[in-house]
Amino acid sequence: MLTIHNPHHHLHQGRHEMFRGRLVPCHETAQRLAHVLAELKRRAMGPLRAPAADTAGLSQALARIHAPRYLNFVEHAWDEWVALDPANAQQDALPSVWPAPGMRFDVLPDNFAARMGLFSFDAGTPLTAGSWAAARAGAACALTAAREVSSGTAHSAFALSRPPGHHAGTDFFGGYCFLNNAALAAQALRDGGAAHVAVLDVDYHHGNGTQAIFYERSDVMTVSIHGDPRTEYPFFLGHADERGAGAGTGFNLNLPLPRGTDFTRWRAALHAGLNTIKSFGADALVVALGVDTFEGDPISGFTLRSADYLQVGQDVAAARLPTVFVFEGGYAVAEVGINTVNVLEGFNRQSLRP
Ligand code: 6XA
Ligand code: ZN
Repeated sequence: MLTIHNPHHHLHQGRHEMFRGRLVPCHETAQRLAHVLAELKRRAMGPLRAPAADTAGLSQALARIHAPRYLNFVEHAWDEWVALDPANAQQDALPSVWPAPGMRFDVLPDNFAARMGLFSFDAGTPLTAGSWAAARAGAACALTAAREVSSGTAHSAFALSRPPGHHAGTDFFGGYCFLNNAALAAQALRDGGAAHVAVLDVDYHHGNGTQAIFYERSDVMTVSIHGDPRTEYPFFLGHADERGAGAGTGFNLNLPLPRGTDFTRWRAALHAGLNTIKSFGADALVVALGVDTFEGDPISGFTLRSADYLQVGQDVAAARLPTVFVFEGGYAVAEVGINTVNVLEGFNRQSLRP
């Protein structure tokens, strides 16, 4: 399978995140991607390429998904942070104050901390010197992968990027995400001629950003299998009764599962999701591929094993759709490469069957 990997991902290196009430070293590290890349090479999974350098095309694609004032903020946030105090160059920027419902979201505050809060939803996503450059290059990976599939050059492709994307909304960051790579890929597939595109999010955490971006649209269906938000991050979205709104009613499917869910039960949800995507008549598929469903994941609660990911890939391939995989979560660093590449290998094996 063709992989488009992010050559600038290491520019985003958070030091600390607020996690369960205290600052801890970031779970989302550059090492994660290195392990996946090493495993792709070890198993000779196919060509590895950097994203296309289409700067104008990328800016246009970003503007299809994210609000201009949000993009402008994230692009310049680090410089603003350091301009406040040169000593800030030695520490990440984290938000600490947020507008609650009923407060003003329309007025852009002058105060930097206030804007950090306006454009985010948690204190777990440090903004660092290289966050924008890394996130932008990551978005380019998703875009390039989608265009390769759209043009028919490749039947499937893998965007291996970090920081991840599925929690990022039109105008907010959070959950380690700044730019929504899966949404960019889905929109690129639409723009490339696919009338119906489905996003299948198999990360442990609900893809709240992706859901919100497409919630009122009937041309992009969003399906997410995840830890029940009653107990699991991101807590405030991802319930089964969220089915879409307006023209998008019926085009969002959430399949929340309790902590402790094993592969048998998880796979039944996968089949339910894939059946819904089939009924929708999808012409192309984006898989938000997080492997934090793994039994050894330090921040999650499902019990999938490494071999199960081969089956996941096979099940996804059985949909027989042009597919773009986009890398999301997975924090059991030693196994993140094996688990991710198992999905791709299972997909390849099944795709080769007549
Ligand atoms: C709390 C946990 C963030 C989860 C990030 C993730 N800071 N999302 O893996 O898919
Ligand atoms: Zn996750």
